[in-house]
Amino acid sequence: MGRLQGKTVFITGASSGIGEASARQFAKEGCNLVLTARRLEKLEQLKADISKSHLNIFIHAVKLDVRDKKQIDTVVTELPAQVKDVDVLVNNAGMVIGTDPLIDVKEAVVDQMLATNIKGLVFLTQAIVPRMKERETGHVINIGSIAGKQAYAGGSIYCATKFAVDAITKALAIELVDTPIRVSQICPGMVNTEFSTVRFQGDKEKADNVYKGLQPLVADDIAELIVFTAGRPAHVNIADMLVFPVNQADSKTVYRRP
Ligand code: NDP
Ligand code: 8X3
Repeated sequence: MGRLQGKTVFITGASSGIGEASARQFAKEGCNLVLTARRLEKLEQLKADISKSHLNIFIHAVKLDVRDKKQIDTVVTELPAQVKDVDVLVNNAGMVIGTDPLIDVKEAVVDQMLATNIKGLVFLTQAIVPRMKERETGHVINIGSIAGKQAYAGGSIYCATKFAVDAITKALAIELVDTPIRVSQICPGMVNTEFSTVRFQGDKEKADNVYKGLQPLVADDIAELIVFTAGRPAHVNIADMLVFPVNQADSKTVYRRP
C-alpha cells in the first residue's frame, strides 16, 4: 500500500490545469478528494471522470471562490464526514490578468489578484491547519512561482502575490516547526495551462505566443511533483522546489527555437 492511500487531499483550483492534473494523480494513489473552484460544472465532470476508474475513493466536488472568506469557512465546516480530516491541503488556485506596467494596473485587477492568490491561500490555511494541529498530522503544499523569486516588467502585482506566497510559506513552516505538520512550496516556471488564456483574457493567439519555440511544462509535470512531495515519509519535508522547462533558466531567460 502506498503512503498516500486513504489520505484526504483538498485542492483549490481543481477545475483546470495543475489542480485538475493533481486531482487525477492523487486519485491514482488512492486518495479521497475535495475538489474546489468556481466552475462547479467542471468539477462535477472531473469527479465523474475520476470516479469511473477509481471506485473506492470518495470525491467531494464543491463550488468555492477563494476570494470569499465566508465561503471558505462554510465549505470547510460542512465537509462530509468522509473528507472532514484533511491530510494534504494544496493551495493551488491562482491567476494573473494582463501585462500592464504597474502605473496602469486597474484597481479591480489588483484586488482580484491579491484576493485570489494571497488572501484565498491565507484563509484556506487558517480554516484547515488548526484541525491538522489537533490531529498532529498534515501537509500544506502551496503553489508559488518563479514569479515569486524574480520580478519582471509587466508582472508587478502577480509577482508581488507570489513573493507573498513565498514569504507566507516560509513563515508558516517556522511557526509549525515544533509540529509534525509539513509546509512545502512548489514554484513552476512556464506551464501550458489555462493560465495564459486567463492572463490575456481569452486571446488565444497571445496566450499561445508565450510558449512559441519551446516545449513548456504541462500540468502533469507539476502534478507529479506535488504528489511526490506529499508522498515522502512523514519525517521528510520538501520545503521549496523550483521547476523549469529545460529551455527556461529564469523569468526572462528562455531559449526559443528560431
Ligand atoms: P489554470 O488557469 O489552468 O488554473 C487556475 C485554477 O485556479 C482554476 O482551476 C481556476 O478555477 C482557479 N481559480 C482562479 N480564481 C479562483 C477563485 N477566485 N476561486 C477559486 N478558484 C480560482 O492555471 P494553472 O493550473 O497554471 O495555475 C495553478 C497555479 O499555478 C496558480 O496558482 C498559478 O499562479 C500557478 N503557476 C502557474 C504557472 C503557469 O505557467 N501556468 C507557473 C507558475 C505558477 P475557476 O476558474 O473554476 O475558479
Ligand atoms: C507563472 C509564471 O513567468 O508567467 O507563475 O509569471 S510567469
